[in-house]
Amino acid sequence: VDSLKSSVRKAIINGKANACPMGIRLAWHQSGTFDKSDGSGGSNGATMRYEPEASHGANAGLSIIRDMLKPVLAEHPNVPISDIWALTGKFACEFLGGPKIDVRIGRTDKPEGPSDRPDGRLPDASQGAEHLREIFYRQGFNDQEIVALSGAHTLGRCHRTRSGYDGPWTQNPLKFDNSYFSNLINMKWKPREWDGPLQYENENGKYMMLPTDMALITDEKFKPFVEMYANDEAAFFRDFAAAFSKLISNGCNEQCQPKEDDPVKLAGDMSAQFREHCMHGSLEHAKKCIADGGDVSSLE
Ligand code: FMI
Repeated sequence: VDSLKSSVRKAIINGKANACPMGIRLAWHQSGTFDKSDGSGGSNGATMRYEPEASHGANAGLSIIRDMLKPVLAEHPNVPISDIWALTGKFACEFLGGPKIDVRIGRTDKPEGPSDRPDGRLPDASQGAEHLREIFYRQGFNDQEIVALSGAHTLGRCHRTRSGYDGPWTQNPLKFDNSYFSNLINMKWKPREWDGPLQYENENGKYMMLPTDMALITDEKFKPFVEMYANDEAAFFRDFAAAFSKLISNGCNEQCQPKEDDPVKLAGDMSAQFREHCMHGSLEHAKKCIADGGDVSSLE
């Protein structure tokens, strides 16, 4: 996992671009197809490599990040692509100052063939609160988790050539913080007058919100969570980490499900944890880290 992390960093952060926001979007779009009722879709499979999923409208632009990650796949031919995409979401969040996300490996890639994720499983940004609920409840999320997950829009921006929308949500789109929520609450939003789809802009026109973002402050059940996260960044980090971990593990087998009661099994820094446990003479935990993929030689 450690060598995967540095290889992902090299692939998505370079002199020309910092593609971390896109990395998070990739992990989310492979997983957000999950249907809890029958277990279809979700983070197993890496089926977005294939048509028709590659060309689903919601996935517009994601071929860029899939291509950027190709050197990582080549360097780690034994790691499933779906694991690499899920871990890219975790690493990208951490690279930008966000919370640690509990993501484990153990997904399986599917061969090309009939898809269990028809178009329309991801939300449509032009709609409102009820639509968000319908899509996220199908995946097993509640209102609070919907709001926490939407906080990822503190990163990155909309691109006219991809989604048709345009502009960033926040002042620093490469810093994971709670400014998406403080902007939603503190700025005045009005429909942008332009030739594109309905979106909202703040008074100086620098920042934007999608109709689904605005639904979080017009819906009376969502709004208290927006207010809470605007006032309490630590709460946002905590709840986002839990909800994002659940999201990018949806649909994968038991082995790669996050286990709240066993933090030592975090896939992200098994080697560092191995070193920590050795320093404290905790043999049992150190052994567990080795079993979970920790590299005993990676640190001094
Ligand atoms: Fe978001 N998103 N998102 N998003 N997303 C982006 C960019 C973007 C929607 C729509 C939408 C989540 C939920 C939802 C994330 C992370 C997450 C864009 C602009 C649109 C239109 C794409 C572009 O490049 O033009 C919704 C409304 C519909 C799908 C929605 O429910 C969730 C749950 C997450 C992760 C937790 C990020 C990081 C970006 C920035 C991507 C970039 O390239 O900058």
